[in-house]
Amino acid sequence: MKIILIGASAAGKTTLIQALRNEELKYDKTQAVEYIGNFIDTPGEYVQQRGYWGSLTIASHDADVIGLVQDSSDDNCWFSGGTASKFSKPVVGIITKIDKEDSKPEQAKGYLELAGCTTFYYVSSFTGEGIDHLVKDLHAMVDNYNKQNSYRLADDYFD
Ligand SMILES: Nc1nc2c(ncn2[C@@H]2O[C@H](COP(=O)(O)OP(=O)(O)O)[C@@H](O)[C@H]2O)c(=O)[nH]1
Ligand SMILES: [Mg+2]
Repeated sequence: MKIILIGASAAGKTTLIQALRNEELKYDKTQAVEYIGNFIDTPGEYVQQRGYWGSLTIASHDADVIGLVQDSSDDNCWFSGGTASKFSKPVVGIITKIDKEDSKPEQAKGYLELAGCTTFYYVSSFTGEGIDHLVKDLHAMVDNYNKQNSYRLADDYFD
């Protein structure tokens, strides 16, 4: 099972993947679509430059869950209204950097609601707040996914 993270540049996607994987946090500019374990990391420019949306759509075909990532300290939002409906998969909203003094989580949630998200996670990769909760839900999604797809492994699948 894979989750793809999509969001503007510096929204905190790459750092979040490091936090979720319990790795040391270090800045690493995402230059292309990158597959990291259960995660697909994407460059923010792919959201901010419309011509690249096709690459996100193609990469999303490899994912089972779409994470739309919004920086809670960013007054701008790069998602169009109803973005979630582009994807035929569950879409969750991830609100990042809630540790920041200028964090406005409710504004970020509002942006993600307009984008079509109905499930929200509030996280700080720096303090770790919300990370365990998101990890727990991701594990539950993996279990659910494995259950739903177990028929693929059944003996009679190829009959
Ligand atoms: N305060 C704070 N800064 C963060 C957090 N997550 C990421 N950042 C910083 O935001 C910047 C962009 O992060 P990055 O993960 O590269 O964003 P990406 O472009 O979405 O992959 C970096 O300087 C990070 O150190 C967070 O939870 N809290
Ligand atoms: Mg990145």
